[in-house]
Amino acid sequence: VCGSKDHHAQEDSSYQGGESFFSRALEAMETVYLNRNPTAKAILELVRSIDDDRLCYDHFAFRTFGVNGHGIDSMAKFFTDFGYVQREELRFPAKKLKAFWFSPPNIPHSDASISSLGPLPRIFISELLVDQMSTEAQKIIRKYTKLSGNGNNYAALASALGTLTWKQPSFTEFQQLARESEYAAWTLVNGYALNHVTISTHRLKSHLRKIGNLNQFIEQNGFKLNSEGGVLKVSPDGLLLQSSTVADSTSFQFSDGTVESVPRCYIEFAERLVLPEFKNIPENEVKEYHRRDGFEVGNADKIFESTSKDQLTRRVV
Ligand code: OOG
Ligand code: NI
Repeated sequence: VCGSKDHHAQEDSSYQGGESFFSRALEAMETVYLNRNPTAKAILELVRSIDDDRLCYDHFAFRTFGVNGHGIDSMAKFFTDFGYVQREELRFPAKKLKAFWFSPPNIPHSDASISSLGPLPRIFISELLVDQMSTEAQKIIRKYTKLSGNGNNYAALASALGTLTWKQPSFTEFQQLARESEYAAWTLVNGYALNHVTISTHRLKSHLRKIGNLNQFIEQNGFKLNSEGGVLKVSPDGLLLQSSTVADSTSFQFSDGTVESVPRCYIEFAERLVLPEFKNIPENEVKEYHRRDGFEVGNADKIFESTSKDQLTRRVV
């Protein structure tokens, strides 16, 4: 069975009783994501064909517009209501973004496998610092967030349903945003959709548990990896290793009738190495909490590029 969270016997009361509802909601988000993103679906199947054991997700990620209650908090509420804890903030000044990550509740051992998802993933939620955008971009973003009414109160529901909380924008508005921020344009057409799931490579059983092997395997099977700053992103402490595919794109019907392809979602891989203080623990006794936790601004900055035009149009030689 996929790694269990057995280090705290303590039960989280806000999660108690609602765990099955909560897990079903995450699964619905995952289903929307898999149906829209053939690359993610194919890669999960490919990894499962080698590693027959159940695969674990390291984290799920979402994007938001940081304006009038539509930012990080709108999506975070669902997770904190079910026992997630807000952790460190990450800042990306050049991209005009900030993010928070959230750690899952400590659930009783017996419930660790309640969901088909395995242990609950970490959550990474970012927001565009809308106030820092040009007047034109702000106008578009404020128009659509306003059109959504109280949609921001139902971010998780929108994600599980796979629908936008605002009406379709025009192609001109999409292009205008894309010139200034590809993140903004992505969020305008994808809304609260699950942006990516991340496979926890160190919890795999085969040779693919080493992220270098997994990257090679993915590329050999004809998939393109995000090459921004190099395929493998390594944290300064050397303990958090990440890589990701380049996002799929599918056609989108804009309000003016134009049908154009827009970037959708990608899949990520993360290997968390054992912390120096636990380096003498035998390998088969190593638990998730013995490993490097959290996120890394330098890695994340490059992973954001998985939905960028540069990466989507890049030729692989
Ligand atoms: C998130 C990029 C950052 C990570 O694991 O550091 C990230 C995004 O593309 O929205 O996923
Ligand atoms: Ni990620």
